[in-house]
Amino acid sequence: MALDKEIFKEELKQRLRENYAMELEDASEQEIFYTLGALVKARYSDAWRDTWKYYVDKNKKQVYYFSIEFLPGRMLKSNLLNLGILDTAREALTDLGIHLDDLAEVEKDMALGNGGLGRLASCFMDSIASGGFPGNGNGIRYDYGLFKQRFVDGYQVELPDEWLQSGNIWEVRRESKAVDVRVGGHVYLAETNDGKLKPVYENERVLRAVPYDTGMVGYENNVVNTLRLWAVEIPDSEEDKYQSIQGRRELEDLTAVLYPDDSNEQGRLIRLTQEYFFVSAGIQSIIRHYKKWFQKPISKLSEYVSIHINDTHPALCVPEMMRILIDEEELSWEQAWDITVKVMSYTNHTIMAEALEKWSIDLMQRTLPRMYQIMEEIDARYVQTMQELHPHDLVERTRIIRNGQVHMAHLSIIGSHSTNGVAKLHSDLLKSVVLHDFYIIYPDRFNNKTNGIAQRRWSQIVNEPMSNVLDETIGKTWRQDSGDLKLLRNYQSDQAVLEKLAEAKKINKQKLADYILGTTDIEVSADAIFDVQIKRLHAYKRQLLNLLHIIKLYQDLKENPSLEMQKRVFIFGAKAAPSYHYAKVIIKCINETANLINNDPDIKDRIKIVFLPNYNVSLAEKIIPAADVSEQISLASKEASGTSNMKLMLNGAITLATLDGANVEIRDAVGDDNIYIFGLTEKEVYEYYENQEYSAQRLYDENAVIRRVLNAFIDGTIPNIVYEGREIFDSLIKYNDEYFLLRDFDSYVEAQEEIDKAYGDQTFWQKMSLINIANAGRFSSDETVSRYAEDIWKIESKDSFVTE
Ligand code: 26Y
Repeated sequence: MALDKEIFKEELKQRLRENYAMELEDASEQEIFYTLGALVKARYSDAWRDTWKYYVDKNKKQVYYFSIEFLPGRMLKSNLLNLGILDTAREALTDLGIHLDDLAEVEKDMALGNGGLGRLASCFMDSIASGGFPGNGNGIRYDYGLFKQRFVDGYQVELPDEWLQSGNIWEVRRESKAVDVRVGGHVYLAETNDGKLKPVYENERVLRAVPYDTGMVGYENNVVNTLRLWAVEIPDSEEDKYQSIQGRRELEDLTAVLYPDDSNEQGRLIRLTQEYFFVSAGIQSIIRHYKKWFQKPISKLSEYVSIHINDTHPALCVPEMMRILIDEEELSWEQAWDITVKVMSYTNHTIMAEALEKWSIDLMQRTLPRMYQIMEEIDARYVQTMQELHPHDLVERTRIIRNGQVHMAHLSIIGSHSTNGVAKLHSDLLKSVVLHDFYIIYPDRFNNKTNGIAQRRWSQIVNEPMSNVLDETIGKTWRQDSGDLKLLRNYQSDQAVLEKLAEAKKINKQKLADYILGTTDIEVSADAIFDVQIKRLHAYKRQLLNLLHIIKLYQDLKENPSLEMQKRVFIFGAKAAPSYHYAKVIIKCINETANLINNDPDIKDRIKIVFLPNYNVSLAEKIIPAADVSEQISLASKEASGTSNMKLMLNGAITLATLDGANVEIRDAVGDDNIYIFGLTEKEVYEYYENQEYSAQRLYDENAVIRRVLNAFIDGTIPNIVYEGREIFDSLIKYNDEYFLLRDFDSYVEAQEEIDKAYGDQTFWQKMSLINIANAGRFSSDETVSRYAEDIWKIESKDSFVTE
């Protein structure tokens, strides 16, 4: 339904009067934002109900994407875009003297995730709806999202993210759909009158799970799916049990905060309870919905329901489904297991050992006694079946419960029919190394699904100047189907197009430069190379390697002020887990180096370092369109995929990368001439592990450049890092440089020098940039979810349908 501009304006004014008893002239941006949000929500509410009804009426198989993190960021513009009313709404607001972009800034980021995994889940939600697939998200409604990051004296300080303070315009509380979740206490099996064994619960706590639903609006197709997030409450029946304020607090805190650890498993009780809470609530509501609306026997569940386990955090889906099918639906173990394995599928997002979830038997038994009983049984049956087919040690290594711990990845693989990695290289490593034992047992379960990004958000919404150039050059079909970006390839030698793209980039850079000045007081020139590394701070991602190179440049310039070199602004965005000491030390060192270099009159604006605080989705939206260089420099084999690499490429940045994660596929897409590859390959990294020959000390002794750079950390060159500098130095020399920074240093420097040269030839650079944009289409999450839908979930797209 097209939007009539005049009607829209009247409606906005009318709603403002109704809700705030105010005229537009007197309303604040905040009030206008909330009014506009309500108006947008009202526009898709019919389609939301119709979509739901269509799935039910047609008995459509649906996928439920279980993820402990979702990271949608702001939703106003993407909802307007997907409803096909972004331009008209913008014009209407302009008529009223209001800038849509200013209004959009009012919206708090929905930051219910740490990084890549959570953002991927949200890109998938967009693409599932846009592809017309019956699919829903299931997660937790945290009262506080990921902490807000500030820098004080160069140190990271964490502040609470009170995103719900002024209310959340997009969600709908559905109290009538609440379910109870039981935790703690004791469970034993007792015989019922008809001779069956049934679990009896004693002294358990009952938690009330209340769902908050958010519409996931598809792109111009009248499909609106549901993201269901659960919040904890105290059930009426339990009121008298929770008379102490302390007791209430403890319970209400369950969904208060998102754990801010990215890939660093800590095994804490509340986290385990969180995991069970949203898993149990989600599965109960799926079964209830199935029974009420589908009216099919429970034995047919796998024909109508698919459940996706996003990393191991929702792995309890397996025993919880078993519990419901056996304890409540009274199926036999064999029947229940058959259904469960058919319903479940699992994605692995990491090969880092410290991210693989394990829980002690003791904690599991105390917290979730019935879950533990079921997992014990799954484990016992697994061993019994497999020991007839495989060697004893293989079965022992792969079982779920071993050495006093419950292994959630093992549970996820054994309890599902599909295990996938998130980039070709990553999926290959799962098969050959990390999960090799399981690959021997279940070769058919393993597959690859290379990640993708919500291309419309990461181009149309964040980069209007570039989008306009694309429209003028290749028409508008790319807006719907990003595969059509390849039409741009025909213009790689068209000087006029190259220049227009360069102008668009310049506009974005100037805008970011203004933002940088506003937030950090650092003045940067839009003529400089904007060299960007944005991602969580983690040793394996090697932000420190980036810093080593910057220090080298600084030392070169001090020694030889007439050195020829392009001006560069090094831009960082990264949060460190609050308990990740080493990552915080790196932040401090980057900030102190920035202070030193940015204020050195010898350097002027030849190098600038900008560490923008509080990296999140909406900050990414400001940085990415302005980037010239995309730093993807993790140690080969460590980054499962990466997704900022895809977003930066789409916006015309040139990738500087190791052959890690999806970088390999980016290289395949653009060709060796349009990307800068350096460093050890994954094979070479594994060779080092095997022959244990690596000596960082030797590199330090033999390489004068490395020595000079590292000495800067301990000889006072960089001020205010007496302890931190020593720690960095020791991590590299005394503890032998776990992530081979020094081994990759020379080839990184060389690649950086090539980039410097290439940027000097603007036409050459612009052509590379165009080729990157033109080949980014294949990294669309539309494509990725289609592959999941076809190969794993077995769900069908509902062709675009019109409700009127
Ligand atoms: C167990 C717990 C502490 C934990 C919490 C968060 C474990 C892992 C994570 C998050 C992992 C994550 O974000 N992984 C990233 O997933 C992206 C999407 O697949 C990948 O692109 C990226 O390479 C990977 O690091």
